[in-house]
Amino acid sequence: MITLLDYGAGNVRSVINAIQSLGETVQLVKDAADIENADRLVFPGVGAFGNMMTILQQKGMVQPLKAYLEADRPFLGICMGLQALFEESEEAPGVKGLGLFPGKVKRFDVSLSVPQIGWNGVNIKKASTLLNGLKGDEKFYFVHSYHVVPEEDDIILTTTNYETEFVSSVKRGNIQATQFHPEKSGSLGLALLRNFIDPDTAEAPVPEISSCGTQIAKRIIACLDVRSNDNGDLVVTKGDQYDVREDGDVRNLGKPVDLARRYYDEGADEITFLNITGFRDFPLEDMPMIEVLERTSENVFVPLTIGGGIRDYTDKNGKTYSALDVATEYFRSGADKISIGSDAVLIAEAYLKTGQKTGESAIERISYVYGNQAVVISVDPRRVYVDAPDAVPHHVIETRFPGPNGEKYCWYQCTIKGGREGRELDAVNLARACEELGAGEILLNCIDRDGTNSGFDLELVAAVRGAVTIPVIASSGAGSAAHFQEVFMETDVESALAAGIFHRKEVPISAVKAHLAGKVEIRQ
Ligand code: 1PR
Repeated sequence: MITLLDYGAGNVRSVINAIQSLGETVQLVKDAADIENADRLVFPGVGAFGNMMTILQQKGMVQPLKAYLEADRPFLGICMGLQALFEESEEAPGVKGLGLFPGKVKRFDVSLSVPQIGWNGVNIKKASTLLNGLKGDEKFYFVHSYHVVPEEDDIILTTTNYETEFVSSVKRGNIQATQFHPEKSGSLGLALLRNFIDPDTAEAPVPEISSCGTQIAKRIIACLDVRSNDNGDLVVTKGDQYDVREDGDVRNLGKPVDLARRYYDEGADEITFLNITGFRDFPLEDMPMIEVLERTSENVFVPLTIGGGIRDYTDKNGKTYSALDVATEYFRSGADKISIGSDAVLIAEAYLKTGQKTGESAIERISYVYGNQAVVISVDPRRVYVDAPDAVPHHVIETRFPGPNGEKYCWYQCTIKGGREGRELDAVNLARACEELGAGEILLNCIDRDGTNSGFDLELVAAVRGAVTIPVIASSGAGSAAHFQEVFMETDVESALAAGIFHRKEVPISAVKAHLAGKVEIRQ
């Protein structure tokens, strides 16, 4: 029996599912007594440091947790569950951590994108049963803006390089904690969890201490556009420039849960679901997406993002739901990140008009509770050609692909409602505004390229990537493995997403990775 501390902010379902997949039962902590009675305690913190410590205080969990840790009883902290063990964090000045280990939590001070989102390796600093079975060159999934800086070197189990070398796991006695997410690190992460649950069955020890330096991998993401077809069945569909109908019918490329499982088996680094009719069907009434997430997260152990319909909503009985309510339901059902499309454009427009943050927008509220890394902005831009760089009050670029009348310039117009409505805002300014409001990642689609197999719009990707410091996902247009190489080598984008070529089995994920091996850092 594993006892799991869920303080209510983030995706603990994945941790529960991962532990259960190893044949263990999980008991959730309801009160202090459950901590006192635990045999093995897992603390999978997600979200923001200040919010986490406030909730732990409110629930009366701080003292029992401290007592459990001071008695050196079996403990595994994950992500914020690692950071909580230290004295304080730059993320929440004045808020005390559990203080088991002397030291602080600091924000990354690097030229790379922050948060660090993706698969990175570990330099093993000392032998431990937790790491048994590792060869030393594997990658785990990280998602964080802050990292721990212990005062005592002897607790450091592993370090990781993200421009700087930071501590990625610690261990003292029976207390161990990782910055990375074993529950999101595929079979490798499950093996690590098994080592914690049942150390006696752990595989052969780590052969040697490694410290060759690690590198974050470029991520390959599979995207599933989901909606109901005319018979009411939930299907994965795929558009050509966002038109998902062929001969009048919604294209049906498979079942969401089955396809997600297939992509996990084929080595996808992440899976994204977009509920593409979310702008008209409110997701909490359109429950199948919740079920899709719940079922997928049962046996898919890589990060899951879900988008579509994340906004405030009033139903026909006058009951109101906030975007935070919708996001919370998604996180509870197994999502690691949520993605906001249409509403982000409206939020950015309002913000750019006044220059004032209200603290009330979906981006601000969700990132406050769940952390910036959990909030993705899905952008649906369309190219608009102009004759001169100052022809419109938008971010205009000079293009290598002139327009129909020889125009040498263009801007990327944001759209809402699945491309149906163009707005007076460009993709570069949208991305910047959303970053300022607290978004952690940009999913950059391109209506002109969607479904065309003609390659990513490198000019768009470079323009947005250059305008923000958060990671960007290039999307739309992938037609071959070479297109992934091109986008990674010609822009600084952190990840690339495709749909059609994966659904139609034209280019499997394994072929993309085989092509990139040796040219671009990837997770094998
Ligand atoms: O506006 O917050 O409700 O979110 C709706 C979400 O649904 C948005 O993220 C929006 O991008 C998405 N969406 C809406 N309509 C469509 C459509 O296709 N008619 N899909 C749609 C967007 C783009 C990508 C696609 C890539 C790669 N799909 O998801 O997967 O373009 O495709 P490819 O590799 O085949 O070229 P809200």
